[in-house]
Amino acid sequence: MTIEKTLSIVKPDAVDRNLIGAIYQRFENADLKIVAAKMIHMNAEKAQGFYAEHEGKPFFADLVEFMTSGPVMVQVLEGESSITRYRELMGKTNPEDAACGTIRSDFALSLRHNSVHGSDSPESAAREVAYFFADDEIFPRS
Ligand code: RTP
Ligand code: MG
Repeated sequence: MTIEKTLSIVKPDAVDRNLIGAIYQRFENADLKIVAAKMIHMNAEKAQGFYAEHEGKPFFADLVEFMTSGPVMVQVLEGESSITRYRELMGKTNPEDAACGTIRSDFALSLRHNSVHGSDSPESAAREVAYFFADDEIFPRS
């Protein structure tokens, strides 16, 4: 058993369309436990720091503009192999490529407005969880 933590964001397009509960239900159905959560509205500096790996790419400015366009829900999901299992649950980045029944296939509007974020590796997960949450804001249940 490898119990992992991963960082999830419900992005502004999904918060705006009142989909927080519908997306949280997907986490619970997949036995991913929400062990930390908060609503925040990122400023440009916070979003740029979060997506630093994409700095210099052509879509970076638009991505930062989108992620600062409204509030998001940020949460830590805990469970068996949660990093890869949550990536599978989200589906591919572009909803047109995402498998049926995935969060992005069912809810995303476009490549940019794709409703959710998930950490892509153990290293990213560790960095991203710490980027938003102090240790005493996380409540492991496993
Ligand atoms: P995320 O980091 O948000 O979980 O998404 P991801 O790993 O599936 O995709 P990534 O390559 O990390 O891209 C981060 C986010 O940038 C937006 N994007 N726009 N060509 C484009 O216009 C483009 N490519 C990516 C998406 O919102 C993507 O989720
Ligand atoms: Mg990514």
